[in-house]
Amino acid sequence: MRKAAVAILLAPLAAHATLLGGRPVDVSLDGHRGDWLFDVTTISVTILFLIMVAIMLGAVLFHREKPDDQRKFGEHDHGTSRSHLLFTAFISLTIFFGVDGVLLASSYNSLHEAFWNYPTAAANTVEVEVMAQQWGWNFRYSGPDHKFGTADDVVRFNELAIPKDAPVTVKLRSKDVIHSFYLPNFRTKQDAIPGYTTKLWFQATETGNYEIGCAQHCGVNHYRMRGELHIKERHDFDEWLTEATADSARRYDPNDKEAQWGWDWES
Ligand SMILES: [Cu+2]
Repeated sequence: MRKAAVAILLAPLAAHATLLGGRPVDVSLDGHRGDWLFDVTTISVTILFLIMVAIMLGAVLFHREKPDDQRKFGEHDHGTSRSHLLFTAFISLTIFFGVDGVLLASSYNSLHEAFWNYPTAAANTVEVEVMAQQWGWNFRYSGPDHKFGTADDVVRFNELAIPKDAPVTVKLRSKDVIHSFYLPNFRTKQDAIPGYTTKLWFQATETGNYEIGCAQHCGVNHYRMRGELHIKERHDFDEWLTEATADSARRYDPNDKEAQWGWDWES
């Protein structure tokens, strides 16, 4: 019985420890902002949980029925006195502003400074159009003419290559249902919606191969909707793009209208 009680008390702590330590590696410029929010939430909730447990244990251990003092056991109030109300308001406001307020302010800050602060069209920015479909990701680069939806576009399926240390701007649409473009190693995601264009941007700080997931349940094969993200040094990326350009040119078929899903890049 005692063991079960201890296990129940410790389970949330174990879960929190896993949350703090078991995340996918962060290879992005701004992913630490999301991690910070998770850490603050996890640590605050853990501290509040421990305080609640201490109060409940105190109530159980120190306010038990005492045979020699029956009256004390029966003492109670409704907590409506002025000092009780002030104390309750103090605790509530402290938690509201100290935890929720900090999370809200820092979320807005991160959105303005990073996630909604799109890079101005710098020379090294990579622009990619993404068409999500059941069940895969179509990627399109503008090709040598820097215009999307033309014959020289570079098109890949489930494979996105980007250079390290350069901003990547992605615009998303969907062919069928709502999908969600998810980059766990960048702590960012964005929905892909039929008939509407959404966008996000990110920047890699490490090279390597990572995963692109779909974070929106989109049908029976949702679990298979998985792309590869290759982060390369700039010269490796340029080499890859040259090969991919030649490859796309070989596969280009002017009569295959289905394959020409690219659209004008509106800024
Ligand atoms: Cu999907």
